[in-house]
Amino acid sequence: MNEWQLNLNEYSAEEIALNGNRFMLGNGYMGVRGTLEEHGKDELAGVMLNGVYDQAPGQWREPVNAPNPLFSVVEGAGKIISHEQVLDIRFGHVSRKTVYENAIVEADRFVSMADVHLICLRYSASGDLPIHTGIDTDVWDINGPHFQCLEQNETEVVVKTNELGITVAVCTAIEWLNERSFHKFTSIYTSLDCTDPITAARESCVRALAAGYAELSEAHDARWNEIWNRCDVRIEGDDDAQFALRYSLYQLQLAAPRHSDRVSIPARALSGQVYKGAVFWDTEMFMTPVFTLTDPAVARNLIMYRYHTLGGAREKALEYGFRGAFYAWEGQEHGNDACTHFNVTDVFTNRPMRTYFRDKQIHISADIVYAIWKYYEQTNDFSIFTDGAAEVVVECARFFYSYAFFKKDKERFELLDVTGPDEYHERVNNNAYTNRMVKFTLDTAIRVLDLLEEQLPADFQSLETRTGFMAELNAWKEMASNLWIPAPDPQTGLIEQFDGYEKLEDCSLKEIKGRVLDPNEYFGGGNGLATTTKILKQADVVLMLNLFQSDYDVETIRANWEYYEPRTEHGSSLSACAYAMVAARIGNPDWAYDYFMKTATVDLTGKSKQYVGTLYIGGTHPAANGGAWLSAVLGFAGLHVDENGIHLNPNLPSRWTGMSFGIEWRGERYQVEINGRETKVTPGKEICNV
Ligand code: IFM
Repeated sequence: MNEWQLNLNEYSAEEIALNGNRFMLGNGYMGVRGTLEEHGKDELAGVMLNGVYDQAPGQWREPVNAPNPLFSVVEGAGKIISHEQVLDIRFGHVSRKTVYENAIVEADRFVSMADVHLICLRYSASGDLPIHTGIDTDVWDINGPHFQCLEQNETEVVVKTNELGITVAVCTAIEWLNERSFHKFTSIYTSLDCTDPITAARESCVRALAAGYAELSEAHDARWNEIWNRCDVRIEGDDDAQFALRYSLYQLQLAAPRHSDRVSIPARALSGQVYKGAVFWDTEMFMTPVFTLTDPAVARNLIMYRYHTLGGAREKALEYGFRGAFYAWEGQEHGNDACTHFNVTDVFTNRPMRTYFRDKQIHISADIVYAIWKYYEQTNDFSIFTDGAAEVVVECARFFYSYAFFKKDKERFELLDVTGPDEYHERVNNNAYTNRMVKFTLDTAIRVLDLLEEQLPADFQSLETRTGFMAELNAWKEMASNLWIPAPDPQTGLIEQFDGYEKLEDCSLKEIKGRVLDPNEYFGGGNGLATTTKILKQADVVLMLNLFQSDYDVETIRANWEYYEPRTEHGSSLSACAYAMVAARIGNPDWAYDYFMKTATVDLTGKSKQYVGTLYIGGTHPAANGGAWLSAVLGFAGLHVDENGIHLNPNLPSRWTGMSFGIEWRGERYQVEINGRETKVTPGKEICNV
């Protein structure tokens, strides 16, 4: 077995949806599900276009699944006798060989990293049964239909989306190698890319045909080589962990927008329409940090997406009676919040359930500021502030000041009626994570404005003209110094997740699971099983401790890890990596290992939650994918990077004999090697010679 390959040796009708996720291809512009060429809407075939959304009347807005240009089938092939499918994560190719009763089909495909509009397919079939290939317009949708066909023939389809009238042109060119095999080149352009997407797609096909499959494949492979040179992590002594981590990085890279700063990475990447193709805090807290340290240009695009959607965040703040920027819990193209007030359906009554993700997870605005500051601190790219990030930071600080409550008797600011990362406990007061992140936001706003005034007074002045922050700066400073941050209990060291958490029923996870009446029932919301107990959905205090490790001693961090760990359901794929990172940091890498493997294998095993209430949430998990890198590099290698430099404090799992990886810090690349007791950091252009 090649160490860079995922192999499937049999065809399983039950695992078609899962394998569609496992064998994904993509390039940030589009994601192509790993279904077979003959598959269609019933098998969830998908060509998802990043940032192209549509809303069918009365339904949720979601990304558009484009007409499928890969559709190819041998008529009368019969039943499948054997099937082999291989995903090469080194170069982003999927190949398959399927023996049918009456034909053998072989194919190879890639979604070009060198030209994001291109999909290339090589297809061949034995025997003499007719081969049909075309563009399938009858696509899988969760809340569709999303388009009307304007033009359609065997090689070209032009559609217009129903809500926004976006034109999507899917053009193909076929090169027959002989009667039984062909190369098919597809180019997809939309009217968001250019004014004449049809001509652009046609011309791109002509160029692809002239270049040929081998040359296009070479260019694509070369781009993957560059990507791996930046992000690869080598693990010695543990092949399973090695593959799982590389596979996670592969999945994350498929969705990374290199071509545009107008799109980001949705919570299910480009694997489908789940979660409305929306962008959550997942991006800033679990993905951007990976790119900031490996490929800062991608991190910059992700941050700029938030600047471009600031208008939506300002509108949302106003909608709730606040000022500043309250970012969408589920962001789409203009920063409009796709999250509804009734995001979960009660499995018992089949009625929509009022949830407060949209209204109360105010930490989203702080998460964005966190990612911005870390980007600046680690890259030294001050232009991010003048290109828009300073305005984002200012507006987020303003939002929190307008949200906060000054409690006179205690002479402190508090944040009341919020929901922290643990969504099972909604509308709580003083969630430790939220309060600490809000303080970080205010401190950052003050720091950024100081730097701007000192370094670029004209930009400082122009930001003041646009936003009028000066009148509020002193108030933000006062709030930053007097904001209540839930403190460790002097006896136990425990930090209460929110006011009153300690008084909740302390039952075990096993007990709560014993109370379940329906396998898909939601643990949160008004009547959820977890709401009256201490059981939390995902890392909350532990995530806060991970981000602000230097504020606490190791004993406090350990006490909280040990307390919250048995009470955490890990009902979200974002949770495991926080527990992994903190366990490694407190000197328990073997506790961390299981959490690392959980996060790193989520898309390999497919063992994640598939339903919340009646809502299907399957797909890939880019936050967990990013979390795998974070667990390995920030956790096991103990990497800490700030304005003073690169610090390492390795704590490898016992089965790892070494690890090495590359990072970029302030425009320079460094290679880190950890072997036994020796840790070496070497400046160098080639990070990992994969
Ligand atoms: O953002 C997360 C949230 O924290 C938990 N539910 C799923 C969302 C998308 O991944």
